[in-house]
Amino acid sequence: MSTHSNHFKGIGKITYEGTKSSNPLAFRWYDENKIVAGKTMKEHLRFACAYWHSFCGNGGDPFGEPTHIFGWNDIPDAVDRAKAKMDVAFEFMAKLSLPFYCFHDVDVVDFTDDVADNEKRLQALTAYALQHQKESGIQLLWGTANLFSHRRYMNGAATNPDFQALAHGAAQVKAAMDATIALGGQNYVFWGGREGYMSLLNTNMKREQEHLARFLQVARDYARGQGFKGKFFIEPKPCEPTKHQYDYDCATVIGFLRAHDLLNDFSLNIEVNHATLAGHTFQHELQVAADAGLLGSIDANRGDYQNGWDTDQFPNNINELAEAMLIILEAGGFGGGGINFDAKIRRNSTDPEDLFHAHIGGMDTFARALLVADAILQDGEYTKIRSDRYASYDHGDGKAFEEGKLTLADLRNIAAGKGEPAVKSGRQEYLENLVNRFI
Ligand code: XLS
Ligand code: NI
Ligand code: NI
Repeated sequence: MSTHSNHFKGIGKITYEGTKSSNPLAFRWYDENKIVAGKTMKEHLRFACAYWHSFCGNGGDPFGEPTHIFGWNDIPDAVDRAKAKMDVAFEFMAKLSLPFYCFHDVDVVDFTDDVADNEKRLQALTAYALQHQKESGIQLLWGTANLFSHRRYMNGAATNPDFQALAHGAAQVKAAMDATIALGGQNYVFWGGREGYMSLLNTNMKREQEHLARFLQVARDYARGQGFKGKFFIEPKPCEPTKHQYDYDCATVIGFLRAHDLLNDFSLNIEVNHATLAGHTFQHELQVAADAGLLGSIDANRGDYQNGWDTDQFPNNINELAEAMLIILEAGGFGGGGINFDAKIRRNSTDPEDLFHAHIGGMDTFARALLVADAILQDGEYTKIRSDRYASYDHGDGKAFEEGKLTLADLRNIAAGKGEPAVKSGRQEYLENLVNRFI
């Protein structure tokens, strides 16, 4: 099989060289076999490459033509073109030791308007991907269907007012699930890109959300019927491309899953830049998911503090990621997912090696954040300060309250009998400095 590609000429396997290294094509922090808190870094972080940004995005923006020119795009036959692209993708992932990848159906192979033909194309590429997976050991973290690019989805897919558009969405999900299952994919993602509205004036919100729930139920039932054992993830985002997206944020999605009896099969895939668009920090979204036992996976990227859209830049903020890794470690890690780099290099990053710099930076920052978070937890002062804040609920009246043993009148009597509470500092700055001390 001629799967071997040499697109990234002159770049070999990226290895761990340690913090003394100034080699830009080496890891300084990510040492995949290093044991941290009982697991290797590789097992903790479960890095994945996002097929769409790295091998489909071409640098084009609303103001300008593509700047990333991929040779395979000139191959006339869709399946051959897709195979050539896949060869390069696996060359890249192997050189970076990325253990996982993620894709949408249309990232893998171009689709037409013919449902049966699309299924055939995807099957051909599924067989090809399986060979690549066997040769490289790289695995599929999750698959998904793109239900937002085609014009038939301009009013949504599962929430489209036209049933025929919904049916097309279902056909795509069925084929994408078949591919995911055939490839041993560990999870399946739903990002509701256009599942929302542009104007409430033409929208029956209640009916659309019920359709979305029914759609998710039949999709789950199909995959389970085919023997899929993995998790289904919902990826919240508040808006863009719709004005309002129904999967607004983690709290909204959790309420939706509960209302429609989907909590047993679905959990959350949290994206950094979606959290910030929703007016939250990434850490907030992680904590909401973790507290509900629904922290499944993350889409790693970052926004731009001055821009109000999903800029999908590669992560590089050690403070933010250290705080995020604290929550992830305390939650016991990901529920079946990992860290998918849903991020793209900039339009003017046009050297083949820019894709390496981007991923190396992201992987190193997460690895470093993991070490920092682990050291903070080992040290223990951080968790102690937080639990001490709630000490008044550990015994006596506070404990009785938590156990539901006190009435409102009892609480009144305690207030009147024991007087004003003491003034106690929340010690925010102390804690911020504590985190920095470990960086
Ligand atoms: C877009 C989303 C998308 C999903 C997969 O904003 O992040 O890339 O992760 O459909
Ligand atoms: Ni995403
Ligand atoms: Ni996104």
